[in-house]
Amino acid sequence: MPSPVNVKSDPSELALFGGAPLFSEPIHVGRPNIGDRSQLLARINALLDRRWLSNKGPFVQEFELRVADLLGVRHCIAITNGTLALEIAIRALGLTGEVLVPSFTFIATAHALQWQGTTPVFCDIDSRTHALDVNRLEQMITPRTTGIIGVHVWGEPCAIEELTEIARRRNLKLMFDASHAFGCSHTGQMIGNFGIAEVFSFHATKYFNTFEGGAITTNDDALAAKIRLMKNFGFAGYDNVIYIGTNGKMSEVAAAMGLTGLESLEQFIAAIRLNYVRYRKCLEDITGLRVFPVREDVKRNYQYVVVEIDEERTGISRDLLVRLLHAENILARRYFYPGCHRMEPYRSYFPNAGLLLPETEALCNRVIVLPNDTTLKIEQVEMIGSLIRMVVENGPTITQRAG
Ligand code: T4K
Repeated sequence: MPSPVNVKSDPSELALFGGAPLFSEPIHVGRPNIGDRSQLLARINALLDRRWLSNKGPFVQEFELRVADLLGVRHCIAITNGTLALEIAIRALGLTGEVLVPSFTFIATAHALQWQGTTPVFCDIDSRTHALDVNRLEQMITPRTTGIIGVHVWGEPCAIEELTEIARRRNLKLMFDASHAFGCSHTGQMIGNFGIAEVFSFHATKYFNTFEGGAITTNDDALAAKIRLMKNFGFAGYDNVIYIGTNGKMSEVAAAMGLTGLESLEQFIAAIRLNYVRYRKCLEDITGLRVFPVREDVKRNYQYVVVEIDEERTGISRDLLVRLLHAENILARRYFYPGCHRMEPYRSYFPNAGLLLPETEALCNRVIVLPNDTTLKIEQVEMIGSLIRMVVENGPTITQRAG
């Protein structure tokens, strides 16, 4: 245990009760990591000089090759953003009718299905892994079910083998939303190689970003060819459209950011890993708090520092803790509260879905995501850790004062 930093030792010092905030500037979750600026600017100059800004430009082609190489996958197709990548993959796989997904995910996983006219059917999660509970999945399969989308929440691979086995046995298509799992591995293989296809997000808030961006990876040649058509309006050549497509192309400036970020990927991971480890050391022995474990023996990206708070054991609710943190300028988030099934249109479509999602509902009320990016300093991590300790250890008193 590092020696605790004595940031605030008395509840009356808390900003919510009139004290000065711990940080003068807000510290966000999702603050972007930026690689070598001069390399990025050189690339932007090059693309401007070339006057080639989009449509299968050289940076996008190079980016796709580099990502495919990094992941050891046959095909990487760069897409405008992760949501559109999900939509295109769903359509390319022919997912129709009903598709099983967790409700404990970013709303884009569900929306991508609904946007394609496919019904997301929410399955509960395993409260330890935060991912789909394979023991509940089969009960949710109906004659209309065509597929499963597993989500590697927080970069931890979901139950890939079990899902693969269920999909095989029940003749369902399996793909993964790997938005959180770029740079993570599973059984010696990089995420990006599992299911029929996997989808990444390279949004600004991800530890590796292309401003906005995403990708679909697959080892299926025919599927890759179909996705390439789909993301470019269905053009098979000049004036020759052979498919209903959309515009899912990544721009050259996004790929320039991506190529630059890839050169710093290891540094990004090393820096945020140190933060994660320090957070864990600061928080792991606090009664009623659980730091979501990130394995150290396999490749992980450490971008999400996720903490669960047990209100019964600590005497303080997750929401009050978040309010207190915000008052101190620590803009922790409640991902993925309140769960997709409690957001529209799903809330109206399936008003009783929560009855089948007890673990999801409970987790949505326990979870907090803390800031972690390359600009965050270890001292700041310790300050945040000490503050959380003080608040949680004085939970009942603070709850009473907050009214
Ligand atoms: N599947 C999963 C499992 C996902 O988590 C996501 C995205 C997707 C699919 C869809 O992929 P994309 O289509 O987005 O590529 C944010 C992100 O926008 C979203 O990409 C991400 N997941 C999700 C978990 O987080 P919001 O609604 O929380 O965004 P917002 O605007 O509140 O920003 C989050 C924090 O980041 C704020 O504290 C501010 C900070 N921030 C944000 C931006 C854009 C910065 O400091 N700088 C910035 O440039 O969704």
